[in-house]
Order: sequence, then structure tokens, then C-alpha cells
Amino acid sequence: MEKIVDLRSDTVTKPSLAMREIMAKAEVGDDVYGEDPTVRQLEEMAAAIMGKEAGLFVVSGTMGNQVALLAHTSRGDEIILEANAHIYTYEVGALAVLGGLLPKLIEGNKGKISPEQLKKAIRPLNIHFPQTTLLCLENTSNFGGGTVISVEEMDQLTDVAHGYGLKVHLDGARIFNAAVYLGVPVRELVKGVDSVMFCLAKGLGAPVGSVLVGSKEFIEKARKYRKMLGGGLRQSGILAAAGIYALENNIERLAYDHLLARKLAEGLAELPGLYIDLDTVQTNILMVDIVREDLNSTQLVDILKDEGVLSSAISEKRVRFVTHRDVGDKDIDYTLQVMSKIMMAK
Ligand code: TLP
Repeated sequence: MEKIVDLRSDTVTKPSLAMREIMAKAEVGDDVYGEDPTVRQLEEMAAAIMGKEAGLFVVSGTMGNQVALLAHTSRGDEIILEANAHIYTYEVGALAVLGGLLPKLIEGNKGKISPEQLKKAIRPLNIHFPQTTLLCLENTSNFGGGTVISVEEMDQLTDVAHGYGLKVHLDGARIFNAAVYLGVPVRELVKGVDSVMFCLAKGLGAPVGSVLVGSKEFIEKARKYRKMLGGGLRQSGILAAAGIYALENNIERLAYDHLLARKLAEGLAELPGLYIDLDTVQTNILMVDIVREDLNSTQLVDILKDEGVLSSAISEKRVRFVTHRDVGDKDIDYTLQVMSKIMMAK
């Protein structure tokens, strides 16, 4: 197999030569002693970009989200999430195992909940009830299909949550995709939330890492939880350097990933046996539903793999394609050609 087009996730991107060179030269120290200047630089840079007081470098999005939950809540609290939120569905039940938290799920529309739904989900004070203390948002929504929550919608939701005394954590794994789609500075989009986790190792192309940002007090607490979870790293400036490079060089290109996802979506929407809600194709994620009795997602993923195209089965009939900096226009043409061959065959 000479050709591989890997559309499983934007996590598969490999660091470029320029990024590797910067990593090799990074100034480092022991970060548990607070002595790694490159990690400190990344944390300060991330906080400034997001308009928050402080930042914390973590190894993964999952770790960033989970230390945020620990730092915001107490055991037995209830937290509100959209039903398909990554924090609930894809983080190995950590919110229950580590945090002792109860999830209150709201069925959203394309990954988004409304302020009215939120108001209804917040528990009133009552001796029998757990206390609702945190709202988690996800922008873009992964399982919503890369859908974006606008600045106005973010503001409305955070206003309601704060009005009831809740804190708000944003799973912003792909927040830069949202900001690029909306054409707004990312700090504008996250101004109402108390904490943001964003990933460097997805569309931004770094090999490892996420950053959690928030108030100084919150980040101090989170730093302690990160240590507890085994995330106190040593000469991690090597990794942080890749993150700095990614923030300086790789944000604007996300627009091209969005363009390619759109092209793929429009091409696939023409084929028989597939359904795509084109309204959801806003950023770099594309959810495709198979509307044919004789084909399920695992089979389609396997057939595609034989042709050198990698994708992910999300549910019985749903396949996910994600564009990123290691795929180009020709790869999308090839994918469309292969998909057309598969769907036309009978
Ligand atoms: N998402 C991965 C998989 O876990 C599904 C992917 O390929 O999309 N929040 C969101 C919204 C995410 O999409 C992810 C990863 C995470 C958090 C967790 O990040 P990592 O994988 O770094 O722990």
C-alpha cells in the first residue's frame, strides 16, 4: 500500500522538521521545581492569548479537563454537561472515579445546549439534592461534528451559570478551530468561562500537550492535582517548545483544514447511501451517516482502510473524518474517488 490518507483524527499529525529543531534547542530545567523556562514561557503565553491570569502545561486534554474538574468541585457535586461531551463519554469515567462527581446530562442540538435547558438542569437548594457547582462546555463539539458555539451563545450560557453560582469549565480541545471559523480573537470567545483546556497536539500539530488556563488561585490548585495524577514533569520544556511553535505558526492554517473538510463533505453528500448534515460541517470534523441496510460503519472503515484511507467508526452507522495539517487537497480528491467507488458498487 503506497498511499495512506489518515483522516482518523487531527491527533495523528507529526511534528514538522522546523518544530523538531526548536524542540531540540529548547532551554530546560526541572519543572516540578518550577525551573523550566520554556514551560513557564508557554504557560504565560497561553494565559495571555486566552485572557486569563495563569496557565498549566499538561500532557493531554484528558488530564487538563480532569484536573480542572478536581480544582473546581468537591466530591458528590453535580456537574452539567451536554450528553455527548468528551469529558463524559470519552474520559474513561474519570469524573466519577477521580472526582466523585455526578454528571447531569443535557441532550443538546449539535453539541449545544440552550440557556433554558441549562436553567432547568441546575438543582435548587434542597437537603436531598447534590449541589450543582459546575457547567462544562465543549467548543468545538467533537461528537456534534466539529460544531461551533458563538460568542453570544457562550456569553448567554456563562451568564446563566454564574447567576446561579456555578463555575464554568470549557473543554476547548479545538477552541482555535472555533475562533478561526468565527473570525474572532480566541480570548473574546472564552472571556466568560472560569477555565479553558486547549490542545496543542491536535490541529496545531504539536506531538504532546495541552494547556489549562484560569485564575492564579485555580491554577495553583490544579498544579497540585496534576502532581497527584502523576503529571509533574521534569525537563518538559522540550515539549513546551513545540507548543510555543504551534501557537506562533499553526493557528491560521486551521482555516485550510476547514476548507478541506467542507470539500470532502460536499463531495460525499452527492453520493448515494450517505447522509451528511452540511450545517454541522463548520470546522475540521465531518460525521457521515450510512443510510444503507447492507453496510455498517465498521465495514466501511475496513474497506476504506484497504484502499489506504483511514477513518473512525463512531457508532453503528456513523463514520468520522477529520482533516488536519498532514492532509492536502489531493488526499481529499483521492478519498472522494475511493468513496465514490465504494458507494457506487453494487
Ligand atoms: N479527542 C480524540 C479522541 O479522544 C476521540 C479525537 O480523536 O478527537 N476534549 C475533546 C473535545 C477531544 O476531542 C479530546 C480528544 C479530548 C478532550 C482529550 O484529549 P487527549 O486525547 O489529549 O486526552
